[in-house]
Amino acid sequence: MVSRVKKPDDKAIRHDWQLAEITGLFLTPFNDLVFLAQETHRRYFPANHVQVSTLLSIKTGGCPEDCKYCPQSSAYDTGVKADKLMGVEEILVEAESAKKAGASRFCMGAAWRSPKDRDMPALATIVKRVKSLGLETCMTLGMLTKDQSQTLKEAGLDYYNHNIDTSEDFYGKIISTRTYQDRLETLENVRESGMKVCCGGIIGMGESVGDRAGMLMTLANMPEHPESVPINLLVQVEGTPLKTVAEVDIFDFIRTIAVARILMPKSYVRLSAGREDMSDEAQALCFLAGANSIFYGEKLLTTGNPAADEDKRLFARLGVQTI
Ligand code: SAM
Ligand code: DTB
Ligand code: SF4
Repeated sequence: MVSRVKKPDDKAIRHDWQLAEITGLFLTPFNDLVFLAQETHRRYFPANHVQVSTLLSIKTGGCPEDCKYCPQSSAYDTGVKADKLMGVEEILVEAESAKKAGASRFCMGAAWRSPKDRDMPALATIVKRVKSLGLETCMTLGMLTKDQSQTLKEAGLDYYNHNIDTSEDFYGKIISTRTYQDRLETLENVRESGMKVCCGGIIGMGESVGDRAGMLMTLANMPEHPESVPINLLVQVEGTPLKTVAEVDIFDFIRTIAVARILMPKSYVRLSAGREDMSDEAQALCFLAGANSIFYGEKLLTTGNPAADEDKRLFARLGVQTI
């Protein structure tokens, strides 16, 4: 049964979080934190709905950026081979099968620092054609100018994903080829164009609790919260510099989901990369902590994700309905 959702006053949504308050939430006993997150979740969302998006890498590998977590950076020897932008017909085949499998949104990723202006007509055609299948569309193509954001918006792109990845303080330890400010500028361009914003980060890169709090504070204090907040658990890929970083305690990952839910009550919080290494029980705790979106389908961009059948079985066991 779907529970009734109260429509709370927008004034309850804050944009003035202090770092000490957020760190305090991280230090709250696990049961209290998850309870608070679940209470918040139920005020704004049906308790048992999970939104499902399918990802496709439309331009893989050979990326000039040096993000230390990423298998697609040309700086690291990860065995990912560089391809050019996929053709629209090939993309449509994948989008149709994602729709058939039950996805409501199709997210397309490109291993670019930013798209070239000459790529924009092809990208606009891809958006239009995927949308015509009745799917919501999302793209993640790197940095965007105002004009590029406008072009994608006019083509009908619903969401743009661009992650801040971590706190401003820790950022320099992970990426040197573009700044935190560059990321924030792209996010402003996307917001101004009228597209919905998908923005989150990665847990498990060796960051401190303070860095997790800092990342969520940046997101929660934006003038408008991102509509979608992906929280990725680092997928440690052979050949990347972060392959050997100590794994996070899964409860600390779940705490991050809970804090994101409390800070951004109306946003979809996505349990993103890293589910392949998580038990069913850990994923169920993520949903209890307020995650209400996942990537669905057996591949993320270049790495694995649970098979759709496995997810269907888990949702049936939990009484979760997908949207
Ligand atoms: N090249 C574009 C960019 O970086 O903006 C778009 C694609 S990029 C792969 C999208 C996001 O995927 C990154 O910002 C990062 O948060 C996430 N990501 C990449 N590699 C990951 C990994 N190994 N584990 C978890 N998340 C990862
Ligand atoms: C996001 O936050 N996570 C997705 C999506 N946005 C583009 C990407 C995860 C990538 C994991 C590594 C890979 O498959 O290459
Ligand atoms: Fe390139 Fe994006 Fe990977 Fe960074 S995260 S190396 S920008 S594909």
